[in-house]
Parts: sequence; structure tokens; C-alpha cells
Amino acid sequence: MNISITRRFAVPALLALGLAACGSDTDSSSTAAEPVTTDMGDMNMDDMNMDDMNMDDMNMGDADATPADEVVGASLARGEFVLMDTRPAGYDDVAGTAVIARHTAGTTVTTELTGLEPNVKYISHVHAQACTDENAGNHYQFEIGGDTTPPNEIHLAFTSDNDGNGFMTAENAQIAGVDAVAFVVHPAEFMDNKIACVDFIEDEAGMRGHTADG
Ligand SMILES: [Cu+2]
Repeated sequence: MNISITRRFAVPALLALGLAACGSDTDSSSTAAEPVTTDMGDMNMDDMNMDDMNMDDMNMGDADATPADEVVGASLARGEFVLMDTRPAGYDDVAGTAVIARHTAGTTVTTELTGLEPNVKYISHVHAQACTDENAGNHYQFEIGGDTTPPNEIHLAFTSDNDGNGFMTAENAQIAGVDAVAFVVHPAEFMDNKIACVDFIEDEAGMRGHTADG
């Protein structure tokens, strides 16, 4: 849990640093200002690809990744959000979908929500029990009992827009097993307050746990 929290807050911190550095360096050749120095060791801010960092190291989502329902040759399962009794006040109008794609390159999960609070951080996970079974139970893990962070779990972190809409896609290099049955969204600051849950229903019955090729 501690690792999870640390990582969750490390991402925005790094992104903020990166954006600050990029913003102050739009035309470094002609500016007379002192160069901005950051104590980031060997990290070269100019060469850093924040999308790659997000996907490869943090693996908490990339809004520009191919959405799950557009992955070619994937086995798809999806569903609509149902409100959970544990939701905080103010979340009675949350709605949306989550889609999980199992394919030869692994797993892709995309979620799309409306009715969230504007400009709030959320965290969502693939869960291992159905929505009505102990509120979806624990997070789905590729290696049960292993790390509680990606890539051993599938997490999607996102911030809602000005209108309370959320959208995110996360990719994982492993193919999710049959226990990856549900998807839950939480406020990032109140993990216990599960807001809403999707039970994944397969587009083609019996394809769960199989790729299109086998
Ligand atoms: Cu969760």
C-alpha cells in the first residue's frame, strides 16, 4: 500500500517538474535568463519522453494509447458502470463504460466516465471479483500475492476535466486471466470509497483468457 501511494503521487510530481522545465525552455537559445537547474541527477529533461515514462515505468495509463475497443484482433469484454453503496456524496450521476481487450501483445483497458467531480484525481483498477461480490474484492493480480502495483496489477490513474468527464487507457504486456472480471473507480485520495463498478461481459462468450489467435 505504501508503495502504491508513493508511486501514485510520484507521477504528477515528475510530470509537473517536466512541464515546468519544458515551459521555461521554449527558446533557450535567445533568452537571457539564467538556465533553470534541477537536481534530477542524470535525467535529461529535453530527452525525456513523458509518454514512455508513463507507460513503461508507471504503467498507470496513457490517454493517447489505442483504446481497448480499437485494438485489432482482440478479445473484448466490457460493461457499464453501476454505482456502489460505498461512493462518497456527490457521485450519484456517475456513468460510463470500461472495456478490456486481451490480445497477442497483452491487455488493454479503457474507461470513459461522466458525472465525476471536475478536475479531481481518480484511480481505477481491474478487480478480481464481481461488483456485487464483496464490492468487487481485491485488485486483479497477474502473480497473486506479488506486487500491488503495475505491471502486476492494472491501474488507470486520471484527472477529470472541467465538466467531470474522465478518460484513460492502460496497457499491460501480460494477458489478463479469467479472474480479471471487474473494474472499479475510486477517488485517488479516498481509496476505500469505491464509486462505481463495471462487470466485464465478453463480446464473445468463452473468449476470456484467450487471444484471437488461440
Ligand atoms: Cu480498485
